[in-house]
Amino acid sequence: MTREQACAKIEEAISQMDYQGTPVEYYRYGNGHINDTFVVVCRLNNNATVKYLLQRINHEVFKNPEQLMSNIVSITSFLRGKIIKNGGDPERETLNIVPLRDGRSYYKDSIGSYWRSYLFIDNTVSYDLVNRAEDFYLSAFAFGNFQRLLSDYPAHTLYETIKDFHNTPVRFENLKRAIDTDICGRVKNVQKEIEFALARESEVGILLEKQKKGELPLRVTHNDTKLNNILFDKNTNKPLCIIDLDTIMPGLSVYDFGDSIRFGATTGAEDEKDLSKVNFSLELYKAYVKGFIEGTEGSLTDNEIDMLPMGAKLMTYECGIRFLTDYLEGDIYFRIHREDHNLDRCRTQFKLVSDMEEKFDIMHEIVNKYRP
Ligand code: ADP
Ligand code: GN1
Ligand code: MG
Repeated sequence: MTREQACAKIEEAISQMDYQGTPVEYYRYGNGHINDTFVVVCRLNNNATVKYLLQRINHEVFKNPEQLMSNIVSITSFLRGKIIKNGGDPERETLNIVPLRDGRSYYKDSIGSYWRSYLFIDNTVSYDLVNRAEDFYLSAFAFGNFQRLLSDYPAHTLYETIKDFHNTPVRFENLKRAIDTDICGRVKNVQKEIEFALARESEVGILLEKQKKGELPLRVTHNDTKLNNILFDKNTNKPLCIIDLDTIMPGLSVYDFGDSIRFGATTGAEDEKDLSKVNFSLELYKAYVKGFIEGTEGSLTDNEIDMLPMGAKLMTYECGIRFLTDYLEGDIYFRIHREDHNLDRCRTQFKLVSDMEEKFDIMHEIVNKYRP
């Protein structure tokens, strides 16, 4: 598709949205790996401007955008009710879908792409790296609280937007298939990484087995709790809104805990090339454990608390093997910005996994310290 054709599609989507005023400008926005995100600026009669967030849903990843949007409509209206009851600001503390002119929540364009809009939450910032342990503690509280707010939401009514999303054994099988197929001839470049991944096969099923035995309860979870999926208020620097609700599904509490740790409890970015800069930070881990346990307010079971370190390790490992699989398959899933980007991402995750393995006893001690 040419640039002109792509712009025409964006403009077609904009024309369907029930925006206030007249759209005058749009631009790309954010650092997500999956959707295409834009800001649309509209001018009102009094010359003031209002912004909206416009997203093309990646329907290669989310095979059923109708079901995905149905989840988001239900979850955001449920959260809205709770926020109003608690005296909060429902326009800033949760995502708000901006409907189409005909009232629907998304638009399917003439070439089959899916579009949706949210109110743009202004004066906020999202972080790709933790600056201060205090910010990470606050994000942990926010994600824990998010899970608590949804604890009385009927989980069985939600669609599974990506099948087997955190099913580590299935992710492991996908990696093995990618190695066997070696469609891009890249296996020879990553022997060390493959060996690292395969050596941990015996652990991939630990969480799912506990769930099957009834030792870990199924809850409504976010499933993509990386730090840049929280908007912080620019003025107060407090977490304001949890975004990126595409993967809200029934899941395990330790997935949300673990995914935050893999992204945030580190001294380097997810795609840092220099691995000497990437170390698992016990200080940040500790801040997150404290915040998450406080945010969930006593709602976690003893078994869930016991499994927090394993959740951290497995989510980091799982993300690492997903990056490796995508590298082997030719970078078809995660958006890349340079050659070997997915391989760099895989290496940071594996470095963190080995660090965690060395510090696993201390990780447990920290959890025990904050156990309610
Ligand atoms: P992806 O699934 O690709 O990660 P996200 O939904 O996380 O997409 O959005 C990408 C980025 O856009 C976020 O990291 C955040 O910076 C910004 N963003 C998303 N929703 C909003 C919103 N309603 N208001 C302001 N910024 C937003
Ligand atoms: C993707 O959408 P985004 O960029 O917030 C991915 C997560 C990964 C993450 C790694 C739907 O998250 O599962 O952990 O990249 N989302 C999906 O950064 O696959
Ligand atoms: Mg995101």
